[in-house]
Amino acid sequence: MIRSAVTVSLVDEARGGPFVFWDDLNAASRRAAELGFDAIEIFAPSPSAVDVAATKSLLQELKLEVAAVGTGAGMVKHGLSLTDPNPEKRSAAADFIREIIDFGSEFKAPAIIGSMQGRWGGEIDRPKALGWLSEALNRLGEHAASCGTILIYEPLNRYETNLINTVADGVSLLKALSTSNVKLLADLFHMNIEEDNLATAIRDGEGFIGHVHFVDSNRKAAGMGHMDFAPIAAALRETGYDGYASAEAFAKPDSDTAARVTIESFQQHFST
Ligand code: LER
Ligand code: MN
Repeated sequence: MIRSAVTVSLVDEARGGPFVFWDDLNAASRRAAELGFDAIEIFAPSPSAVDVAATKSLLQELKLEVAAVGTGAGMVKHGLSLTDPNPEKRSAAADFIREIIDFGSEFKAPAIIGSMQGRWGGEIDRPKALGWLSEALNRLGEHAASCGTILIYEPLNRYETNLINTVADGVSLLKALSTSNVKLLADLFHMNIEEDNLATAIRDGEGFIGHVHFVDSNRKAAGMGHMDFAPIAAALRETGYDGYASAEAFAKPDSDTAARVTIESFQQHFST
């Protein structure tokens, strides 16, 4: 069964980014539960920024899960990436992600590697960067397995990375790993820019997709742009996807409207 989730950002440096709720995890969780979401996705500034015990009891009270946790603060706050030419920065990036994996595993939630993948250029060519990325995915994927979670890797559009932009290239990357504990994030916003056909890309990615960012063509809430969701939802259902459709969308015109429009679209396309 595909379940609904909504993002909450606690990262100042990400302000203006594609997150529905901001700053107040408590208030966001309460509103998400009221609106009928199954889960929240947390974008935290550091692995220790969230009070785990208090959040666990809040989420238990609200009957909410944590769908996933983001690692992007390592990039936006500390400028870290897994493909940095400097080995110390690569190592610090992996450490940051490892600690976010540990944080997520407190909630049985996978960590997402998106912007932390970085990009190739200058003295670093693409094969070199992809080698570092694969090495990190193998190690961190196995670390996630030891924590009882999977690790999520997110292909991004060409303006955000030059490493992997499509689901098909993501599948090739994953197939060559030694670990089978890494799955892809199908972010419909990135896919709308890069894929020839979103539904076909999802069908071709069968078995490799572990998380979905549910968002419209303009990165507003699903239902506020021109994405054709019916074939996308059919492809996800028919390929047996049973993870979250998580709203990673701008808080436009405001958080509450973005959340409400999302849950209505979710019910329209994914409720059986
Ligand atoms: C970034 O564009 C994105 O989609 C996030 O999920 C990853 O940092
Ligand atoms: Mn995303």
